[in-house]
Amino acid sequence: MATEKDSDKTQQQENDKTTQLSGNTSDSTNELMKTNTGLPINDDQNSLKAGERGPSLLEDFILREKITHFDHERIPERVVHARGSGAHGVFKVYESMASVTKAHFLSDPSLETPVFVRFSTVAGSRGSTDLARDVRGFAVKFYTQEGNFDLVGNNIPVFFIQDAIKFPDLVHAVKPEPDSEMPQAASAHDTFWDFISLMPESAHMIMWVMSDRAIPRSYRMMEGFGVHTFRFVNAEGVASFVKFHWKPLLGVHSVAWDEAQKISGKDPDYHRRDLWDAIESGNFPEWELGVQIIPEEDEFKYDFDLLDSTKLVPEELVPVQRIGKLTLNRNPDNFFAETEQIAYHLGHIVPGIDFTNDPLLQGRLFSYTDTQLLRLGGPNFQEIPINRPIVPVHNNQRDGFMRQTINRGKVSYSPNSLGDNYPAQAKASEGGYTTYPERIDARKIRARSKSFFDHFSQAKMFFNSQADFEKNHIIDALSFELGKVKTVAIRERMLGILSMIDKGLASEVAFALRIHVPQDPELPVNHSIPADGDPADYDSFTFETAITSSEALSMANTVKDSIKTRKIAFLAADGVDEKSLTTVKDALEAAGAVVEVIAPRLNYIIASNDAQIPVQHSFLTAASVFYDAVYVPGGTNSAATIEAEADAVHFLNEAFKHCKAVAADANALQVIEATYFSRMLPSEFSDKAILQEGLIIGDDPALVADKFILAIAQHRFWDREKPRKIPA
Ligand code: HDE
Repeated sequence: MATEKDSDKTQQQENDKTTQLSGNTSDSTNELMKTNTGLPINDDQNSLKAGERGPSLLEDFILREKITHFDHERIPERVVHARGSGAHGVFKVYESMASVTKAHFLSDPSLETPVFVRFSTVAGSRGSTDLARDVRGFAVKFYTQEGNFDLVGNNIPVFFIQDAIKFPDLVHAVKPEPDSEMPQAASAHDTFWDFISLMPESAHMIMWVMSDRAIPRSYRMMEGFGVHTFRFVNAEGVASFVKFHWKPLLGVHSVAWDEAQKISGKDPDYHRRDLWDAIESGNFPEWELGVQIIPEEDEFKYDFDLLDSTKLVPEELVPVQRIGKLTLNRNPDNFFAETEQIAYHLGHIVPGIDFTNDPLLQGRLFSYTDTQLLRLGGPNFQEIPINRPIVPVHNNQRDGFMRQTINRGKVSYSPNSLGDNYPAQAKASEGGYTTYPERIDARKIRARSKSFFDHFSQAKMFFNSQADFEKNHIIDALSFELGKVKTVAIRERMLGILSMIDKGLASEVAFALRIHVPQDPELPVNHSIPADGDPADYDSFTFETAITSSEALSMANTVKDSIKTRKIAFLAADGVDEKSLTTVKDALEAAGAVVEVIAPRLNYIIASNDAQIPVQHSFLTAASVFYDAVYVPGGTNSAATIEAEADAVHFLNEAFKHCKAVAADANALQVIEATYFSRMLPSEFSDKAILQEGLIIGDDPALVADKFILAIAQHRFWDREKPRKIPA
């Protein structure tokens, strides 16, 4: 018998998901222009007037419809994560994970699950720069056969706070200050550090945010983390704890802080453009999904609490198993319809995955639907194409603003006899979601478990795990941020917190700020206590931890085996030696890099053998901060022009300052000699030498190319940074 719901007419049933996820197909270029009621428009250039030079008429329904729509074209931006970029893709599991989870999309290696991923910064407005020092959102919607599963994570595995009730305070503190609405997309101001200096539970996260993780080279080169501990449940009902990870196949890489600030001015869309261009050119970004699985019985095995989102599970304790691959392979058709309107929610879950009692996670379960109601204007946001599941939806929800579904018949309640009691509830064997029956036997209480009170061990572990250059970057970042803080007492209090993490770190920052590290940090360190709480009970303390340093936490240990999609600048002018240019260009491109020729003027240059070589940018539109490395090909006239071009010399100095690989044909040595860093060339330098540390000069272009490729794969030569500061 045809059920009530089977006869519901929804767009969902009319369009299959492939068409739906490819965007709105109604925008055909061969159609006539029409009003929203379907009336063909004869004149879209002139409003209706009383006479050629007369007043406009209110009667002009075409003008009114157009302008009214325009007036309503903005929706509230996300209160956090407003600035974002998205892409479509697919996910495939490598091998069935059925032993730990009954989630269908994780059990069948032949299944390709469509996904939409949105990356974001947290603090800035929708139009703010991509390169702000900030956490990055990494939100993935899996359109599975069992409904949508959203993994709404970040590029940092821990969070600032332990309990959702502090989230509005955190966000108010980091957002622009309310009187002046400054600064935009930046945490370097008094209110943020005031709050942080009073909230030692943020110490671990602060170490991450002050590290280079907060200024990624690309969304494609970031890790992702589910942050909270979730639960897997298998078909037998056996549960385990799980932490989710995304591991980028291109490795984890960042830019220098000076570079981030310059990119913010020259191309605030840097990450968005990078993602878009990579997908357009077929260089599909890829991540492996990793899981750390912890048996239920190990819940209390560790010296941190699995429910505390300010802690991670060191990979030395529980290794990350890589269980599948995410590939982003299609750009959105329409930014607003897809990237802006996508609505993620931690509560979008499928059988086989469940929550834990992490108090941060629990608060998020409320927040996301609530925010979509405001942002997307009502309860029917799940009917927006990008949010629709690929399976038809049947339930008794009706009406509301912007309802798309045309439900048929009289029955919109359950139980019912008039509709044969459909839509029917699904048995667990039919995929019905059942919550893991965790035993809870407790008093209602506003309290925090003492197992959450160690705020410094993992902050120390993170700092200890960093390479020297990474430690320097953290010190520099803290010195910068606290240097922007105007209230000296906040700086001092923050130094107290830093001294609990690492005395050396605190004294280095104190040196830069020229203030003293407080001998005894102000007590109680933790000011986040209830009105009737005894401060003595709320002091944070440090456990003896099993793991004091972890390899996975340092970006120095990331994969460095490829130059795929790396952007390399060639600085050249008329008279360039074609062989010197094309030998290196061909080798780099064969290894997957993208080469762009930059010259004093656009369009093309003429090589010494009269060959015409295309030019992608002039020095006006290019800057070294957009490239991963730079090469100066040979050719007497070309080298003379480049040497005399101040922008080109600046380009090289800046690339060197940002620790990038720099290469030159020995016949262009005069260009290198015009740079600031030429004084660092060894005295016994001969023009046939191939130098180390990412500076490569030689007269055999093939050999230069080989060494250059190895150097670019290293990403950066950070050790060059401190002893060799470059004024650029
Ligand atoms: Fe979010 N967060 N969040 N968050 N969050 C939002 O939802 C919130 C937290 C994260 O690309 C909002 O749709 C609360 C942790 C991402 O559309 C809002 C708490 C993590 C995105 C919200 C947190 C995240 C959001 C704003 C503390 C990492 C962007 C717009 C309990 C695991 C998703 C929206 C996208 C967005 C609330 C903490 C990640 C207001 C209350 C921890 C990636 O609902």
